Amino acid sequence: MVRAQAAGRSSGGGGGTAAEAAALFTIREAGPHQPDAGQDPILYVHTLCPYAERAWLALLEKQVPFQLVHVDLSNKPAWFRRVNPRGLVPAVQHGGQVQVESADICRFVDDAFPGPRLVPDDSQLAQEMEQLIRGPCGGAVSAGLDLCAGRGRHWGIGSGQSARQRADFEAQLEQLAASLRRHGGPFLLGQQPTLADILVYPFVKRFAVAAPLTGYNVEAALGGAIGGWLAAMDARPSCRATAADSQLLLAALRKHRSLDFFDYDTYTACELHPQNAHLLQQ
Ligand SMILES: N[C@@H](CCC(=O)N[C@@H](CS)C(=O)NCC(=O)O)C(=O)O
Repeated sequence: MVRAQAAGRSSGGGGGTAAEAAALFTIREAGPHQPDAGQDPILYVHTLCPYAERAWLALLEKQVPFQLVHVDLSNKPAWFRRVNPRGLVPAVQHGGQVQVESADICRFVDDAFPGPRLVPDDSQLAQEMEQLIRGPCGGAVSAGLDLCAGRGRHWGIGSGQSARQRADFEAQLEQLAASLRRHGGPFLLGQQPTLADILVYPFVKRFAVAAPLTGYNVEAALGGAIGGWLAAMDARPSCRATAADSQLLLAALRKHRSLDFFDYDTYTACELHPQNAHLLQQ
């Protein structure tokens, strides 16, 4: 079985060190019984899932202590349908409520907890952020998914990607790069990461990892503008605490040609994130 590398412990920008970020949460595998809701917030994830990583990052950026429950999506416990009737991760349980859909969870987390705001206080910046989310952030996710797996999954990884797909993806990245230039980086809207960075990062990271399969080097594209942003995000304690091993992601992509399906039977939370093994609650 492939093992993930231990994540570094050095500090990045914001939110303390990676160790401090990792100390904010405990991990456990979903068992036969639903976790006690009194111990919320509880975030249900699969630790390879990019949508789940969005919610995980939002909680870490807010510096909220929480429980992380890794759900084996190939063998979901019956109670998980009570948490999310659609059976999807992520889901977050807090204060008697359950929130689903990764983007909605991030907004819920931002409103429900004190801590650094993920939506800028400045109304103009907040508006720009919403435009980024609706525009190139969403656009980069869907164009990148097309590039990795092909529209409607008709293409296989490494075969049939058209120049058009690469151009579509690059056009979205160019808009993100323009925002970086406009605000002077290192994040999409300047010095602090916002919801826009959090929503798009888990995907762009995976598209970068997929370079051996897609032939598109995200890090080198556009004069390294996106690579610089990825490096700034990678250095954040939140991103260091959630980072899945690149080789595992690549292996999953090779096998399933998809970013929202994984070899669920094979991976457990701690194989993916052994740096957090000591946090696993039995
Ligand atoms: N639109 C959802 C997508 C979530 C999603 O597709 N999650 C996948 C894992 S990456 C899942 O739970 N799949 C389980 C299944 O399809 O049964 C969101 O943004 O939260």
